[in-house]
Parts: sequence; C-alpha cells; structure tokens
Amino acid sequence: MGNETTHEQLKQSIVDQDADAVLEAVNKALAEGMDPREVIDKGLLPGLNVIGEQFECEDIFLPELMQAALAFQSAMGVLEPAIKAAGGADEKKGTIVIGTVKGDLHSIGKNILKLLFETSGFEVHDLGIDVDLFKFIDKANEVDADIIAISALLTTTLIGQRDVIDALKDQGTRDKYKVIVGGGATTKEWADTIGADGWSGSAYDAVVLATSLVS
Ligand code: B12
Repeated sequence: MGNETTHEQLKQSIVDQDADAVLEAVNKALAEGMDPREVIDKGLLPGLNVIGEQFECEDIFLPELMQAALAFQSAMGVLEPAIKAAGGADEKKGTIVIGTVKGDLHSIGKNILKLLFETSGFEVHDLGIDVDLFKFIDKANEVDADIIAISALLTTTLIGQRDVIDALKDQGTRDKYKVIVGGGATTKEWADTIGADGWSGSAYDAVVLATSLVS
C-alpha cells in the first residue's frame, strides 16, 4: 500500500513535468528504502508512458514532452549513483556496443539499459544517439565486442537496425557479433524479420538476454 502511494507520486510528478517534484518524490522513495530500479520501473516510466499518450492525443506538445524528459533525466542523476552503489557483478560477462539509431534522438531507454548492463558485469561502449550504422560496426571491431545493442523509438528510424545487420552481412562479419534490438517502436516480430539475435521490451529482460547470448 505504502509503495503504491509512492509509485503514484513518482508517476504524477513526471506527468506534471515538474522536475522539483520528481526529485522530491525520488529522494523520498529512496529514503523509504525503495530499490532505485523500482523507482524507475514502477514510478517514473509509467509517468513517461502517460506523457507519450498525452502527446499522441495532442493534449500536450513538444515543449511539455521535453520538459517531462528533462525531469526524468534529473532524477537519473540521483538514481544512477544509487543503482551503482547497490553493487554490481565482480566477473566481466562480455563487451557491448550500444547506441540509438541514426535520426533518432531518444536516449532514456538506452541509458537505463547501459546502466543495468554495466551493473550486471558488462563492459559497455555507449555511442550515444543518432548513430551512423558504420559507427556501430567500427566500434564493435575496435573493442572486439560480443554484442551490438541498437535502440530505436520511432517507426521512421527502425530501419536503421536492419541497416546495421545488413551491413555486417555485406562485410562478411555477421557471425562475429550478436545483434540485439529494442526500443519503443520495435517488436519481437520485427527483430525476427531483420534477423536479429534477440529482442526485449524491458531493460531487465535485456540483461537476461545478453547474459544468455554470451554464455
Ligand atoms: C521522452 C520522449 C521524447 C524526448 C526524448 C528525450 C530523450 N533524451 O530521450 C524528446 C522530447 C526529445 C522526444 C522527441 C521526439 N519524439 Co518522443 N517520446 C518520448 C516518450 C514520451 C518517452 C520515451 C522514453 O524514453 N520511454 C522510456 C524508455 C525507458 O522506454 P524505451 O526507450 O522504450 O526503452 C525500454 C525498452 O524499450 C528497452 N529498450 C530500449 N532500447 C533497447 C535496445 C535494446 C537492444 C534492447 C534489447 C532493449 C531496449 O529497454 C528500455 C527500458 O525498459 C515516448 C512515448 C513512449 N511511451 O515511449 C515518445 C515517442 C517515442 N516520441 C514520439 C515522437 C513522434 C517524437 C518526435 C518525432 C516529436 C516531434 N514532433 O518532434 C521527436 C523525435 C526526435 C528524434 N528525431 O528522435 C512518438 C513516436 C511515434 C512513433 N511510433 O514513431 C512517441 C511514441 C510518442 C507518441 N506516442 O506519439 N521524445
């Protein structure tokens, strides 16, 4: 019951696009002993989903969307150290190159993924957003990656995931890497269609997926 009230406060603070209220709710949740990952998963992300729906219905517009994203990011400034402090794995599991596809500026999901990969024992090379397909491949070659993880949030940028896989095939290096895809606009069917090695709809499942691909 207590947790539900806290989840609701976290969610509402994002819906209100109120960075001060978000930080207050996050600090309160952490002080109550809530797991920082629960703060994200059960509180802040449901708020972002509401924001996405309101944007789609034109109840809110780009400035509000950006305001909510900024509020979320300021919360990550507190949550990231808390997640790292909660401890990570001691053994290195593998190396991952991660980024958001060309033309796509969404970073929130990718950043959560990066954080959870790191805290579960992966070495992560983050290429950021709006990443050219050859940058994924060059970086994977350079660091001898096990996995290339590609995020896409827009139906118009999805195709960038397929481009990376096709370019690997063209170069004859497709089998060198496991390619996993995800992000709001993707589905398991899409991942299968483009011949990806895996897909997940959440950061937690992505860690399980990556772990299984390297073991
Ligand atoms: C915040 C946000 C923004 C912010 C992004 C800020 C930032 N730094 O990221 C800003 C304001 C910049 C923005 C801009 C735009 N946005 Co926007 N945005 C959103 C919103 C509300 C939330 C996205 C988000 O961060 N979700 C939370 C994260 C955690 O979810 P996620 O990324 O899906 O990631 C999770 C999983 O998918 C998975 N995952 C993610 N990546 C990967 C990768 C791998 C390999 C794996 C295995 C798993 C995985 O793990 C994550 C954690 O659980 C969504 C709505 C929504 N509900 O998604 C719209 C949304 C994505 N945006 C949308 C649109 C239209 C836009 C704009 C075109 C708006 C405009 N008119 O300019 C621009 C595009 C700019 C660009 N070129 O990219 C649409 C897309 C519609 C579509 N299907 O194409 C959405 C769906 C809103 C809507 N309902 O209309 N946006």
